[in-house]
Amino acid sequence: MDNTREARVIRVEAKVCLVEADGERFLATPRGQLFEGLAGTKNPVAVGDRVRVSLHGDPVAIEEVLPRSNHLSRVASSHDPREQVLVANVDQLVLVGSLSRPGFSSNRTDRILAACAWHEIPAVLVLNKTDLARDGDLDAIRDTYAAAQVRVLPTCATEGHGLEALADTLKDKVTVLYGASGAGKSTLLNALQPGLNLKVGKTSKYWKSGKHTTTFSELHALDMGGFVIDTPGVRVFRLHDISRAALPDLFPEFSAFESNCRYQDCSHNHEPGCAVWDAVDSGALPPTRYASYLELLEEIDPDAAPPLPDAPAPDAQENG
Ligand SMILES: Nc1nc2c(ncn2[C@@H]2O[C@H](COP(=O)(O)OP(=O)(O)OP(=O)(O)O)[C@@H](O)[C@H]2O)c(=O)[nH]1
Ligand SMILES: [Mg+2]
Ligand SMILES: [Zn+2]
Repeated sequence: MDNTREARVIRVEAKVCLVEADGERFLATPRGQLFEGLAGTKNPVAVGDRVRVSLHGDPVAIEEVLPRSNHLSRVASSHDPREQVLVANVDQLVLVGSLSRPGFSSNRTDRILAACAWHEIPAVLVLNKTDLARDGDLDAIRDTYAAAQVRVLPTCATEGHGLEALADTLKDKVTVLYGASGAGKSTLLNALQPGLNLKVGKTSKYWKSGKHTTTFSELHALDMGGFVIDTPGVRVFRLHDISRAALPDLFPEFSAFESNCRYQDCSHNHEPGCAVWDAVDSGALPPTRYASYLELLEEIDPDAAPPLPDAPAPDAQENG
C-alpha cells in the first residue's frame, strides 16, 4: 500500500517544514538523502515546493521533492557560495520597494529583477510608501523601470492607495513578495486580507537597525483566490551561477542599443565604440541601471577589464 502523500511546503524553518496536504497541515522533516547529491545547493526544500511525504513517523518525512516549474535562488551568503533556493513553483514575483524609510535601492532592485529574468519569473515592481516620497522620485523611478519593461505599481499600504491594482495582480496566482526589510510587504498583505494578521515592524526607526520583522518565508492562501509568499527582508542579493554572456540579456533595455556596439561580443564596460555606454552618457539609458550591470559583471568576472575612467556616475536614485 502506498503510504505517501503529495504535499505543498508552506514554511521552512531550520530543520523542519510545515506542509499541507488535502487541507491538513503538519510538520515534516526532509530525509537525510535529500541533502546528499545537492552539489552546490544549500537547501533541498523551499517554500512552494511540491513534495512526497511518508506518513509514518513523527515528524513525518519528506521523501522526495517533485520537479519544479521554476525556482528563485541566490548565493547563500558572503561566507557560503552555495545556491540558496528561496522559493519554488511561483507564477510571479512582486518586488516591494519603498520610496522612503527605507529609501529605494536601485542596486538591490536591479539584482532581484536580473535574477527573475534569469529564472524566467515575471516580475512586478511595487513602489510603496508614496505618502513619504519626495516630489519627482516616483516618476523618475517609474520611468527607469518602464524602460526596463517592468510594470510598476505605486502603493501606500497605510492609506490604502493602489491596493486594488495589487489585488488584481495577485488574484488566482502564486506570488512571492520580496524586497527590503521595512518596505511594507507584510503591511500590504494585511491591508489586502486583514485576517492574515501578519506581524509588521512597529517602531518608526527600526529599519535603521536592520531588524527583520518577518523571519521565515510563508505561503498564505488569499480569500480572493491565489497564494502569496511573504518573505523576510533581503539585504544583500548576490546572483548565483549566471554566465557573463547572459548578463546583458537580463537588462532588456540595453538591447535597443547593443546592436550598434563596435564589437559583437561587447561587454559594455571598456570597449571602444560601445553604444550602451554612449546611451548612458547621452541620458538615453539610466546610469543606475548601468551601474548595477557593471557591478554584477565585476562579480561574475572579477578579471574583466575595468570600466573606462570617465564612465558615467551611478548614484542618482540611490537614497538608501
Ligand atoms: N508611511 C508609511 N508607512 C508604511 C507603509 N507601508 C508600511 N509602512 C510601515 O513600514 C513599517 C514596516 O512594515 P512591514 O510591513 O513590517 O515591512 P516588511 O517589508 O514586511 O519588513 P520585513 O518583514 O522586516 O521584511 C511598518 O511600521 C509599517 O507601518 C506606507 O505605505 N506608508
Ligand atoms: Mg514582513
Ligand atoms: Zn557595448
